[in-house]
Amino acid sequence: MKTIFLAFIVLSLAMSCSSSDPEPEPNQESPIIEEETNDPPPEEKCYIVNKDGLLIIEGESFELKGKWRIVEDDKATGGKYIEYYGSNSYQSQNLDNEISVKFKVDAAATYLVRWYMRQPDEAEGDKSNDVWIYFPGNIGLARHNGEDVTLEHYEKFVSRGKGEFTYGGALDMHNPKYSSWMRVRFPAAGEYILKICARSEFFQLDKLVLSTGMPDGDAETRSKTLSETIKCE
Ligand SMILES: [Ca+2]
Repeated sequence: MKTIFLAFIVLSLAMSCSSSDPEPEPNQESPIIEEETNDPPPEEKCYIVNKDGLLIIEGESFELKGKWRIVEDDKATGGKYIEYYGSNSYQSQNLDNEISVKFKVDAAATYLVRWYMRQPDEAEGDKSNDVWIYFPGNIGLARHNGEDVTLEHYEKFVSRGKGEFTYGGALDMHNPKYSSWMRVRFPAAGEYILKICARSEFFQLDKLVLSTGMPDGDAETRSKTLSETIKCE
């Protein structure tokens, strides 16, 4: 009786070993090797880049949050623009409605900052025609009394246009009050960020147009129907 019982224990131990031990090893090794051979190539990353002196950034490429939305419209490049549908924020920035976009430039250069924007048809005068704008790293520049002014925080950026998306855009500075073209000086090739914060309700942005090495009129003509350039690497 004792012998049979011992034999039963030995047998059941042997069975439990044989059923649990050998299995994991071959199962764990072979599928992993197979997965490695089937791995896709490293994931491509795509960037908005400059091309032929123009760095175009579509409004719809911004990472939207708060009360910004994309609207489809054949009049807009890429068939889309973005609209701010929250309330006015004239005195300061409400960061709930701050949006940003990343892009790359391939060389150190200074660009003029312009845009294609539109006011809604029913907007009076200078309503719905501006945003707060800022390039992190304090690389934005204004010009005052013949001197460059480094832009260290958000400033008001403004223009006018109705019906068609209209080329324009200038800084409206306060303390002291003056207006200025806006430029951005990229110190080296690399990745940069542009931030926009909502200021006026129902403002519409088709695209930003940054240009270098050409007259502003050329930048306007060349960018009118041109969309952003995307490069994947
Ligand atoms: Ca657009």
